Amino acid sequence: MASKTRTRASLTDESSLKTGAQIVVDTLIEQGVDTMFCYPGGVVLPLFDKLYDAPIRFINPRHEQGGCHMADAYARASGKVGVVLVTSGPGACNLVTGLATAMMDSVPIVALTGQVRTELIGNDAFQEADTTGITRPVTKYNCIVKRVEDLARTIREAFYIASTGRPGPVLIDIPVDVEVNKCSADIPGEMNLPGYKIRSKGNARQISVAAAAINRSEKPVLYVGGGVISANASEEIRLLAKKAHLPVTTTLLGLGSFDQRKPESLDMLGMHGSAYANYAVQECDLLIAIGARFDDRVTGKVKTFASGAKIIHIDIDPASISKNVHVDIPVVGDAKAILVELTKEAEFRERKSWFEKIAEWKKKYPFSYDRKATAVKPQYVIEELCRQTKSEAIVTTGVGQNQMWAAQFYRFIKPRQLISSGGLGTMGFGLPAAIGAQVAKPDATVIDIDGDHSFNMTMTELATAVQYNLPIKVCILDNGYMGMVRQWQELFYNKRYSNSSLINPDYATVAQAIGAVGITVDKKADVSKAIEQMLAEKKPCVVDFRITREENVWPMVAAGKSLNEMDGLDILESMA
Ligand SMILES: Cc1ncc(C[n+]2csc(CCOP(=O)(O)OP(=O)(O)O)c2C)c(N)n1
Ligand SMILES: [Mg+2]
Repeated sequence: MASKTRTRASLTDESSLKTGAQIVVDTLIEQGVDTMFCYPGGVVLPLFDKLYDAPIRFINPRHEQGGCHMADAYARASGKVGVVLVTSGPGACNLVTGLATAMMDSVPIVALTGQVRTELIGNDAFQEADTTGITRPVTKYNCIVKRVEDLARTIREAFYIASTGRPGPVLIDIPVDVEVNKCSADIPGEMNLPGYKIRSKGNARQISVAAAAINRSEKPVLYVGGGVISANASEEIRLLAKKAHLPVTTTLLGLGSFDQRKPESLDMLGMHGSAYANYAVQECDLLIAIGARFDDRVTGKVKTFASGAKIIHIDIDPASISKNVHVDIPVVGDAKAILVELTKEAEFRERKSWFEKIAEWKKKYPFSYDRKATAVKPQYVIEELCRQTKSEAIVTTGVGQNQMWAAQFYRFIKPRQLISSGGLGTMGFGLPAAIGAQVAKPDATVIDIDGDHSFNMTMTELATAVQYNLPIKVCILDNGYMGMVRQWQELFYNKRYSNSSLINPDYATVAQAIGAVGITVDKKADVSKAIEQMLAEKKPCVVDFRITREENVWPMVAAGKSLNEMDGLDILESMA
């Protein structure tokens, strides 16, 4: 193929020819790309050379995994497609965790990987890896482009597939000879995706059936997932909840889709969700799931999940209907469009006794902790962060207790405000995610609420934040443990803390060595001032909060238990 292309090229006027690298850059610009997260290597140098003069901002991470998480958070914060470009072999392999993270949370990314020359593919060439093979299960779609003539079309298709329907990461593998080969600049490269169909409008009859069920219901609950945020349908959720008078619970990824300060908010549901959300779901007569996928961390024991309820499921992805939990009224399509139609048919109902019951649960079992303690409590740190940022910050998280406390104690009021790895639960996501979010939203206050061991995984990216003058704030809830692992060992393994505590560096010193600001806090009395200082800093700032080491996250639905079988309610009640 390559020699044919060259023959044709030599017969054509040179000025009407473009290299593959130029086509890639031109098509990226046409797709509206103005920022990319890129790490170089031999087989992407033709692309790097063309990008050198392009009106596209380069952010160079310290590790490709970091770059992929940055592109992911850039997409989550902005609603645009995140773009990452890396080299073949080790570069591409380092993307896997980032792609899987984006795949599980339905985040639109276009990943471009360099590949060895087409004639070397399959030869165990230097830095060759079967990138499309390795990444197939962690991408929505991937392919290798072997002809320069196919580049523009494939890149357009990649952006379209990544950002439409249920969004997700798309990877395009480009051999280096395809980057340097030339073809006519006149090739139109129109998309050709006959098998890719998206149902955007929901079925009108199903919507009417759903509306009638809502209007009949005495004890409804709206269960909102991250799909509502991807669909930019948070305002439509507010309107439906108001018009039909519905209590609203969200998943971890749905936080921010409904203002948590509103009385109808039940906060997050699930394993570490609120007691009032979990009880309400278990006792409701109608569960209206929107852009959510009945993840096991949400349902607990599936058999007993919302067992007295009829279930409506509104989702763009037909494959997720009745996948985990049987659904009575499915509506497939775009959440925003469906919500508009549904709200037209919804009627107001008082539901006095239902809301009274919810208010009782809320009063009895609020998220709480020992407020009188003089030591640094993680929950207090987060409440103070929320107070000082007036609930307006963009929050990223690590994984573990830190993530759950962030979800429980920060009050999210708008969409795209919490950026967290929900589905894959990727430790190390928080710091690069904060960088990606800050790049997307330069004027926002971006705070990574992290765990010490999560931070350990990708802390090298602090240098990226320093290099690009990104004033991110990192709050390490430093318990000196893999706290969530320790909590499970305490509860289910007889307190045998097998390998869940490793030596940590002094984070303030590390931060300073990298060129960031570093602060250590080990007294409750210093928390507020440290946060003030952190928020005022123009440089990246790391605050090491030495928190009480053996704090637990409550409530907790242990694995295999029903959602209403929560541990720790007595603790919450006593501290309410
Ligand atoms: C990459 C990765 N490896 C392992 C795990 C399993 N895991 C879940 S939470 C956790 C401990 C997290 O520790 P830390 O970041 O200190 O958070 P904490 O729970 O203490 O707040 C581990 C090891 C994971 N989620 N991700
Ligand atoms: Mg920890």
